[in-house]
Amino acid sequence: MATRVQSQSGSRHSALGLSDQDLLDMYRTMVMARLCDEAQFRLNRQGKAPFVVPVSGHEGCQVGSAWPYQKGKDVFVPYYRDMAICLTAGMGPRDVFLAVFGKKDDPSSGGRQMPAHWSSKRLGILTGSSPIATQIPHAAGVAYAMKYRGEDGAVGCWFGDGATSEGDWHEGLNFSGIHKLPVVWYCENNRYAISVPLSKQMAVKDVAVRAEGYGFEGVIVEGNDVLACYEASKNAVEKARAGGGPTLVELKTYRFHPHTSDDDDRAYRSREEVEEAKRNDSLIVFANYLKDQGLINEDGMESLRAGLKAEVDAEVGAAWNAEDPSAESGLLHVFADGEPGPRRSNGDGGGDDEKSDALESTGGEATPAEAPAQGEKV
Ligand SMILES: Cc1ncc(C[n+]2csc(CCOP(=O)(O)OP(=O)(O)O)c2C)c(N)n1
Ligand SMILES: [Mg+2]
Repeated sequence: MATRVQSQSGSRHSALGLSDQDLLDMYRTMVMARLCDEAQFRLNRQGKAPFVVPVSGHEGCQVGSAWPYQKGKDVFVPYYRDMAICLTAGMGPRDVFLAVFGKKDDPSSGGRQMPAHWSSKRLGILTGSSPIATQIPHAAGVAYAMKYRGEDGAVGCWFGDGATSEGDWHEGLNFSGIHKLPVVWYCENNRYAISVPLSKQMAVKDVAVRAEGYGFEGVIVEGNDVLACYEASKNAVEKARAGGGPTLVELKTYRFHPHTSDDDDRAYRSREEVEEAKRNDSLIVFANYLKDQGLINEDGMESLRAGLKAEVDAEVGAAWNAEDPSAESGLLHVFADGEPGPRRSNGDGGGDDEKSDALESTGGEATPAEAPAQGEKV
């Protein structure tokens, strides 16, 4: 049986170890994500951004669940809808729009991947691929490495409900259960995989119940309640760090916009359903909590929003004017530089040297038989 975390009323944040400032910072991150989303959609409709992936509706569950992680120590494994996770991890609006415009200094991929394929070595955000659920075995692997090395870090891995239908998902969760890995699995269940509703994806009502099949706990959380998301995540992260193994946290949420800027959701869900979900927007729910606690009033919220909107507008302008990648750099980082084979370690344990060590330890069988020469077209 999955545990259900109930929403509670009254003052909760100090009991969870969150200060008033933490709460305001969380709210600020949520508003920033919403404003970036509005701006990227506007840019798409203006023909300036070819493709964008909206976050609106998911901000609360993303910020609440990502907040307990320690930057520089833990690893974030997000999926494309996770803008607010990445803002919590330390990205800024400039990073979002450098990727939206495919610019040279886009930290995620230098303009090579589609936008929303988040990545930052500096911030511990693991790069992802477009095929759904491919990040799940990667997250299990990172967690395995942490455990093997005796580190006390934790891995947070986020995905949608549709991802849970993939073989990769089952394999990754099973592996994490067998080895009691320090990973927390978060399903942002928004009831759709593009147009496919939940009832056509699974024969169970809640994703979290599947955790039992892998030997660990599943938790169901009201995803629009930021503090409930934080609480469930904090407990799971602490358990992971202490050697207690994985947890599957199901965050019940909803996306307000179409799947992407290329989708028309009117074909598969009613406007009434969307409007109903918007009434339970985590931004409204959390703002009400902040007001009840006397932490902010209407004027304060309005000036916060205006300040963030000005910041987003300025960052959109800066990103728009930033340098494009050169055509010659198209194959950079696609193939390793030079000839394949063992390299000398510089002893700092980083980057390419680690990769070559791994190749040696596997007897080199991972080395491609015929690696294309640098710059060669494939
Ligand atoms: C293996 C694979 N199959 C299909 C797709 C096409 N696709 C892209 S997003 C998506 C829906 C995923 O839904 P979900 O995991 O619920 O996340 P959400 O978009 O709802 O946040 C699909 C089917 C893909 N990218 N990869
Ligand atoms: Mg979904």
